[in-house]
Amino acid sequence: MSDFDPLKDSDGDLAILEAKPKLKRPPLYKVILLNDDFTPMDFVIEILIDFFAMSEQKATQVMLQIHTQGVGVCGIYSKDVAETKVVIVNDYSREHHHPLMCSLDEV
Ligand code: TYC
Repeated sequence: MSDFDPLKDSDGDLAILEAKPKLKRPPLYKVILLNDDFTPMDFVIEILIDFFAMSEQKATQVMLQIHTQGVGVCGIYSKDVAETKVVIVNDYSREHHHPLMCSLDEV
């Protein structure tokens, strides 16, 4: 019989290997707004204030960035929160008959 015991170290003491924690940070998602030619600027500003807690000044700056660059980030959230914001904003825009598109992008 071999006296090798995988549970004992060379001194015969219990050998315990600490398990590596397998935790990963959950992925984050950018909620983005896309530019279009029809949604009024004031409506986009209202969305950024009401759904993304921006000041009027910040919302105006982000709206103008989207207007000139085509796309802009409204905020960064966990998957659940980002998906919910996208649905709420798109539903709200459709209710007001605007084609504004809100979407998400993995960070
Ligand atoms: N381009 C629009 C306009 O000129 C304004 C606008 C800005 C629309 C941002 C969408 O995500 C958007 N009325």
